[in-house]
Order: sequence, then C-alpha cells, then structure tokens
Amino acid sequence: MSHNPSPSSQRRRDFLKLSALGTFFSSFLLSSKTMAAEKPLVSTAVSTSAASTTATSTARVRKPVVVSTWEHGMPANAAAWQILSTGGKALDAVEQGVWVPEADPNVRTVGLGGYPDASGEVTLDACIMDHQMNCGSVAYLKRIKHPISVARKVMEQTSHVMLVGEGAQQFAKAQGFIEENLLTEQSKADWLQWLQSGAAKPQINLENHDTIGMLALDAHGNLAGACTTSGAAYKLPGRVGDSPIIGAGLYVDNEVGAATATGQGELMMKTVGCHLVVELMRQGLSPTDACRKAVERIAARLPNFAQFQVGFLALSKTGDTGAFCIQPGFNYALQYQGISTLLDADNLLQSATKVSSS
Ligand code: SD4
Repeated sequence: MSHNPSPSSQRRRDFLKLSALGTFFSSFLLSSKTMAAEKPLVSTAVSTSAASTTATSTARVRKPVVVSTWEHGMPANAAAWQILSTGGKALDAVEQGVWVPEADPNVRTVGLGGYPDASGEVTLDACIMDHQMNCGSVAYLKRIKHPISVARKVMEQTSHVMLVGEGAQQFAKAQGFIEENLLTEQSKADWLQWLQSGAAKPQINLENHDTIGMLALDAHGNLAGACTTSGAAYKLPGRVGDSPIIGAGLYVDNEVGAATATGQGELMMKTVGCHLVVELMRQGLSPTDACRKAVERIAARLPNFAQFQVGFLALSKTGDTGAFCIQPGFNYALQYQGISTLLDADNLLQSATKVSSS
C-alpha cells in the first residue's frame, strides 16, 4: 500500500498557472479513514503586509480558511483549499496540504530533498492535531516521504501520541509506507560541501528555517493543524526539534484557536511556544498579539534570542490569523475565499515594541 499523494507536481503546476509492524503493533491498533475532494482552484498570489489582515472583528467567523508558513505554503494551501472549499475536514486539508512540500525536492527543509543531519541522513519530524485533542507525532523518521501521514496513523491507529526512531520506522512499514531514498543529488552535494567547509553556518530564514506548519478552520467550524520538517540543517544525529512536539511546534484547541511555529526549535521547546500562543488567545489576545507576546517571552527569557529566528503563526476560532517573528524575513501564506495571499510577518528586532519581562 502506498501513501503517496495524488501528483503534487501537477497541483503545483495548476497553482502556478492560476497565480499561481506487524503483529507487535496490532495490540495498539484502533481504526480510521481519510478522504479528499477535488475541485478546480481559483487562486491569486499577492504579497502584502500582515497588518492589513490581522485583528478582524470577532463578530463574524471567516471560514473555511487555511494558513501556513513560508512561501511554500502557497501551493500547500492550494491543495488544502481543494478539500476545504468542498466542505471537507480541516484534518484532511492540513494533511494533504503539507504533502505538497513534503514531496517537492526543491523544498529543502521538508520531506524529500530535505537537508540531512551532520552524518548525511535525512531525518524527519512531524505532528498533526485535530479538533478533539487527538494528536499524533513521529520523530527521527527516515526514508519515508510523508511523515505527516505516519503521524496521522499514530493518532488514529494507536493509543499513543508519539513514536520515534526505529519504532516509528517499523510502525510506518507495518502501515504500508514505502521506504525510499530522500537524499537527492542536490542535498548530497550541499552536504558534502558543508563537510568540506567545516563550520559552514546555515543562513537564518533560508536553509534551516523552512518547516511547514499549516492550520485550517473548516466549514464546520473545526480546527486542525499539521507541522512537518527535516529539521535544522546538518543537525547532530539524533537531534529532534520542536516540530513533532505537541505544544512546542503545533497546538490546537478547538475552543480557542491553533498555532504553529518555524525557526530554531530549541527556543520553542524551552517555552512550549505554540501552547503559549493558544493560551494567550484564550485570554483574549488577537492571533498577531498572541504571537508577538510569545516571541517577547522568548526574548525576555533567552539571552541569545537575537542569534536565531522563530516565527509563530496563529489562527483563531473565528478565522482570524496573525504571525510574529524575531528576525525580518518570515512570511506566511493565507487562503480565504479562494484568494491566496503571501504576507510578511512583523518582527521583534525591527519593532518598536519593548521586550516585556512577562
Ligand atoms: C526545527 N523548527 O527542527 C525546526 C526548524 C525549521 O526547517 O524550522 N526547519 O528546529
């Protein structure tokens, strides 16, 4: 059984045209199913400031809506929109949305073609969460192109939340996922060059910070989120970041909202950043203000924060969205009413906001 998505390259072309274990595991098995509806997509890519779409009225609910990190969120949102626009579930939308960058070898920090660890091995982290607090996660998974779908299987087929390493590998194989080489020629060449250069340092916002986190609110008013990455480029073998950690790289509370993160995972892990963003929204903050406060918390507690990038992205129960980051350069993709928009997040280093000690 294969878990490859319907051709992502075709989806990407469509988007651009228009805008653009066998028995051991059986005792843990529960049950489930996934679906997708296909529909022609109408989408327009524009780049604008985040300020224009944040802080909308809480009196109305914007749904369905999907939002995701970075520019590769545009084609990912387009795939998610095909599900959301036909009344599909947010959970299906986020899974199938993030399949696009997972399968795209040109997205160098997610799935196939991702930057390897220091030993040349591509290791993947991913998690998914639905509107009923169900969640699933995998970490340090190798040779499986769609870790997000393995995470969903953990959520739906087992009584656990997280599987790592060899256990995750055996589980994926038992579920029918096919192992393949994820280290493309380009990723291998870049890794060899990195080895030769010794202390080559990945650039902020480029090679080490392109995780995709996606959040969706469906027509039924339910939230879901997914986060998937190859993690920090040339990381120490065995390193796991925030992306598969529920509360750090992703959190969903259907009463309040959802948040996801990208950037240096250790900072989100130390502050349980995405849970913090959702709790701040629960206290009444807008998505943008909640993301800003979470970045300020990092800045107030972690003295070397300015050396790193962290970007939070949030979606409220009312369909409002917002983001905030440490460094300039973090953008995110929003799709609502079939219109696809690429937005620049405001950042702490260029903001007049004082870092509070809260
Ligand atoms: C991590 N948050 O593993 C991820 C990094 C990232 O592409 O954004 N990578 O720390």
